[in-house]
Amino acid sequence: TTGKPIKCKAMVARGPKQPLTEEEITVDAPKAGEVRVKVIANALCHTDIYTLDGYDPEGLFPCILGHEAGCVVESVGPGVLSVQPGDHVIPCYTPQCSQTSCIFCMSPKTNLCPEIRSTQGQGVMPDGTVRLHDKDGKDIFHFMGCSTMSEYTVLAEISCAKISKEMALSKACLFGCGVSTGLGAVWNTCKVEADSTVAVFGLGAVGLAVIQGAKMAGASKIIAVDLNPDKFEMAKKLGATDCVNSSPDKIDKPIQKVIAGDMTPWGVDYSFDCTGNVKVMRAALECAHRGWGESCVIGVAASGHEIATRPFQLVTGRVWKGTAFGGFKSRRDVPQLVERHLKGELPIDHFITHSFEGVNKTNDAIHALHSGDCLRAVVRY
Ligand code: NAD
Ligand code: AHE
Ligand code: ZN
Repeated sequence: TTGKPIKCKAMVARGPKQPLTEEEITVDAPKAGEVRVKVIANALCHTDIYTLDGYDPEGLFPCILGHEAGCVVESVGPGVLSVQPGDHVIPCYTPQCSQTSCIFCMSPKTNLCPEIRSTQGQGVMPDGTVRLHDKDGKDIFHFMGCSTMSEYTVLAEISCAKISKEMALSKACLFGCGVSTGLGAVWNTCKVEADSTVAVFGLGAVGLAVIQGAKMAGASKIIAVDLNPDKFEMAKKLGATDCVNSSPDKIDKPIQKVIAGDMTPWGVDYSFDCTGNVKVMRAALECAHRGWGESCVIGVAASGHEIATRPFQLVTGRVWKGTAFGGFKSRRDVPQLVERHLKGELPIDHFITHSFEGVNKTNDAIHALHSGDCLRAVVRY
C-alpha cells in the first residue's frame, strides 16, 4: 500500500442538469476496510442520468457519479484481506458484508445488505468522511458507494466483487448494474419458470436483459413494450415473441388491456417495469394474470412519484414486487456471471452500442444515452 493521495482526472457533477465538469481531483488513500481502484471502464446507466437531472431524493452535489464499472485494485487499506493490488473488481452498489451477524446476508431471501447503506446514501464512506476532493481541497460526495466517473476512486471492501482477469474490464463493467439487474429480476426475484408468459416494459439495457433472461428460463411468450419502435429489432433478437408500440396513437385502449384481453386471455404470468414511469408500473401490474401474475418494479421513479392501482387487482391474485440489483448477492454472484460469460453461456456484447476513450468523454456518453439508439455507452479511461 502506498498510502499517498493520488491526483487524477474525474468528471464532477456540480449541480442538477449541468454538464459534468472535467476536473483534477485528489483521491485519498484507502482507510481501514477500503480499497482504492483504478477505473478502466465505466458504462452509463439510466440511474446516473436520473440523479444528474435532480430526480433522486438522495442526490447530492457536488458528486462523482458512475456505478457500472470495471476496475483494477491499486492499493488496499488496513485489514483488507479479500482483495489485493492488481485484482480485477467490479464495484457493487449493493454490497455483501457476509457477516454471520448480518441477517440480510445470512438470508437466502434477499441481497439487500444494509451494512453501509446509510452512509452510502449520504455520499460518504462508512466512517462518515469522503476520499474525493477538488483542486481547492473541498469535499466531493461519493455516489452509490461507487463514484466511477473518475480515473481512481475508493470503495468499501464489501462492495468489491473480485472477478476473473480473463474478461475484458471494458465489457465486464456491464455486470455492475443494468444487465445483472434484468437477468436477476427474472431468475432470482420472480423465478420465471419454463413456458411462462412475460411482458417487459421499457427496452433499454435493463429491459433487454429481462428478455434475454426470460428466454434462457424457457418463457414461451415474451411481449416487449416500448414507445420507441427502434428498440424492437434487438428485443426480437434476444427472444421477444411480440413487440408492441404503446404510444397512445398506436393502440386504441390502455396497454394493459391490449396485453390482458387481446394478446393473452387473462394476462401474463410475469411482468417487469424497466421504465421508472409510475403509470407504466400500474399497467405492468394490471396486465399480470388473474390469480397468480407477478409484476416486478425495476425502474426507479423520480422523487415524489407514487404508484397506484385498485386494491382489487391484488385481491384477485396479482402480486406487486420489486428488485434491487436483480436480487444477486453481489460479491458471491457477480464473479459467477463473469464465468458464465467466459464459458459462452451468457453473451452480452450486444449491449455495448457506443464506446468512447477518456474519462473526459463521459458527457458525450451521456448525450448518446439520451439519443434513443443507445443501450450502453462504455467509456474507457
Ligand atoms: P434506458 O433509458 O436505457 O431505457 C428505458 C427504456 O424505456 C427506453 O427504451 C425508453 O424508450 C422506454 N420507455 C420510456 N418511457 C416509456 C413508456 N412510457 N412506455 C414504454 N417504454 C418507455 O434505461 P435503463 O438503463 O435500461 O434503465 C431502466 C430503468 O431501470 C431506469 O429507471 C433505471 O433507473 C432503472 N434501474 C433499476 C435498477 C434496480 O436495481 N432496480 C438497476 C438498473 C437500472
Ligand atoms: N436513491 C433513490 C432510489 C434509487 C434506487 O432505487 N436505486 C436502485 C438501484 S438503481 C441502479 O441503477 C436500488 O437498488 N435501490 C436500493 C438501494 O438500497 O438504494 C431514492 O429514492 O432515495
Ligand atoms: Zn444502474
